[in-house]
Amino acid sequence: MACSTNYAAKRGCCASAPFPAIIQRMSTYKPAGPVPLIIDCDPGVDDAIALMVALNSSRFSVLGITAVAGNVPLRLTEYNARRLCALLGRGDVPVFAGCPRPLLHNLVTAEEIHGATGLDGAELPEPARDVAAQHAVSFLIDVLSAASEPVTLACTAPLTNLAVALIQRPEIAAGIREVVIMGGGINRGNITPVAEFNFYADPHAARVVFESGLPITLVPLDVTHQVLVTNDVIASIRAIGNPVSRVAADLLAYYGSMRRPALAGAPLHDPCVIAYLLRPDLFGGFPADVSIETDSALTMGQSVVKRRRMPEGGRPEGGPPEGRPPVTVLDTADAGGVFELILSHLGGVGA
Ligand SMILES: [Ca+2]
Repeated sequence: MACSTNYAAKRGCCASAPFPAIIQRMSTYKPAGPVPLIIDCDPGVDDAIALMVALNSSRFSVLGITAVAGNVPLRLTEYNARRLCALLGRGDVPVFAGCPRPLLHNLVTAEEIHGATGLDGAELPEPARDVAAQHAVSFLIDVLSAASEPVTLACTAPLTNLAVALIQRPEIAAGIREVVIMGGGINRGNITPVAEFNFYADPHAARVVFESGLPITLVPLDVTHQVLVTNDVIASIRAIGNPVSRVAADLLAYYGSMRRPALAGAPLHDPCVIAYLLRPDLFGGFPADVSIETDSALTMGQSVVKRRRMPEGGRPEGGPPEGRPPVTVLDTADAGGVFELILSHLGGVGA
């Protein structure tokens, strides 16, 4: 199916083109059963693709989806999450509405990229169930406090929900295995020259999370701008020919039409988080200290990445601020591998 697609064929033609050097291949965590996962998101086109892959994977036990204001206001992000669950036949996954605005700043949104609804360009079904009565922050606190197995968090939006949960109950950190965050940039921004949207939208929340000492993997713009949705990719997704792939192709076609002309395709930010959780070997990265700028109007929301030296076979050098563990900052992606993974999951339930 997928391997006969335009994109796969094109990739084969380009097989001699090297991907950027992988500095440090990520190790693979192989749990005995499905990974308990919470997805904190603001759908959003790229969030939608991330949810399609995650909810179609047998590798995850998705405990819930927590929505937050971001790409569009909260009433739309939680609604969109429920529409996507209906499309995917995953009415079993509860959707929780979280914070309707950032901690300190006014809400900034991104309708110019995702459309007025957040999911422009495609026809989606109405939700199969109501939004959960419980607030997303309360859900995070309850689940993470009671978790018999640590939970993985996939964060693809401004970090307000997690920050508020950590402020209310810092001890929930014990219930978190890992936080994988799409946000920030090592050497670039996308809403200002130095700031990425999620961190710019709620820089104070990002700062709370990065100062929490949680085990964090950061998926910055430097990686997602290696995973560009071209017309060939969209054609390959559409060629799968099922309702989910048609919606994905329609969304990505709209999203692609909004892209900046200077790029060869539209960066597929959020699905990289799920792809990393499924196939960390497709990514490279390095240990670093990451700080979030919250004081300067000029550089608000910038992620400042200071690489830690990692001696051969040894522990990272350098003084961790307040004893914090290093953040794993990804900097390379095998884009072809990521798209093959996405294609395989849009075709039905995949491993
Ligand atoms: Ca997002």
